[in-house]
Amino acid sequence: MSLDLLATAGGTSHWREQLAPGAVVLRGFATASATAVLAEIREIIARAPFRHMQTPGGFRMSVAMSNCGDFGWVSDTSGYRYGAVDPASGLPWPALPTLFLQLATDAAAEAGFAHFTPDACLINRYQPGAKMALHQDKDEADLSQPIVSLSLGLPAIFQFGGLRRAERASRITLTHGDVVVWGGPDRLRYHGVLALADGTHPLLGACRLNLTFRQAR
Ligand code: MD6
Ligand code: FE
Repeated sequence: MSLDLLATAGGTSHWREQLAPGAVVLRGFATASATAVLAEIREIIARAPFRHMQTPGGFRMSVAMSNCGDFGWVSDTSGYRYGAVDPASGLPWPALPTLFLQLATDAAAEAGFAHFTPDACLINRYQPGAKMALHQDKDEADLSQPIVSLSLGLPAIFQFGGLRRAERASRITLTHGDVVVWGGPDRLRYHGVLALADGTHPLLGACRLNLTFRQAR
């Protein structure tokens, strides 16, 4: 793992941890923007509230989800898909805030993906005990585009596996303000999140939020 301290135009700095050729953690990349990001999330959630979706197998997901952007990721008993409409309201998903677009494209560029234009942002809410099983993100049309993932609130242990489910996964703690960018040869790696431990974050209380930006179509 290589470590470099980088300075950005705003005068803030972050650490870079290369996990694999196409996967990097930008430690603290979004720390300075976190309060503004949270204000945007509150507005989005007022219009498209968090909900526990059903898996295709009929289980209730422990992570509560919402979306913003042109497309939102949804799961129900008929499967996973991206859709322009929130099934709970029948309305389009709230627009992707300019701040989110800026953060996501800046982080992607920093990681070497120059032409990332996200059209979907999945917002995940973890309360203590919530977890996400190992999975691949493969519902997007263009797998040459990376995923940019922003973590806020309580720390979580992220599992970063291989291209086959059976491969042993490494564990990385993601904390408030960290951004992970992943794509290229690592785009289809299995990954997941271990059950969130109890705790209280100064801004978010007993909660972790994760935003994943994708180019869905
Ligand atoms: C999470 N993240 O961190 C769930 N997927 O809460 C993901 O599933 C994920 O962080 C693809 C790329 C980065 C991610
Ligand atoms: Fe994922």
